[in-house]
Amino acid sequence: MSVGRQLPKEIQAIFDDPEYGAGIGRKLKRENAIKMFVERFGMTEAQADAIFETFDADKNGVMTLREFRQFYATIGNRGQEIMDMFESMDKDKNGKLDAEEATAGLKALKTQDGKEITDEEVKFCINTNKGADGVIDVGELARMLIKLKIIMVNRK
Ligand SMILES: [Ca+2]
Ligand SMILES: [Ca+2]
Repeated sequence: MSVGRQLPKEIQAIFDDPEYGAGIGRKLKRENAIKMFVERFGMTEAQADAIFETFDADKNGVMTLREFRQFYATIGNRGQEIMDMFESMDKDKNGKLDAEEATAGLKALKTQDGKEITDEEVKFCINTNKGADGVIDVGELARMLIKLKIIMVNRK
């Protein structure tokens, strides 16, 4: 899941679509990045907004190609599915998962090959992915879903 990996051509083309105005600097303004996520990745406006927040790593309101690559490496074309999982786990609807919400949510899922996920796996995964703020955002959930083999990201 290296950030340096090349984007598939068609995904690069989405980012570079003149409609979103990335231009030669290859940066998308917040409003245009959100428009792109809605139109090209099938997200709702609220989902696109949360995704932007998560992947605008330096919080400058601009999505660089590097940040977009990180988005694609983490979420790929499973954005909608991951957002739906996130929303169903976020019981108090505050846009973050605390450890309890994440534990309950992950325990209800199975791996791709139908295995149950153990308490230890869930606990370890939450502890290693929750980050400094102690809660889980959409990007962190996506990483956990991949690590626990609940979803496989198709990058083709
Ligand atoms: Ca940024
Ligand atoms: Ca919550």
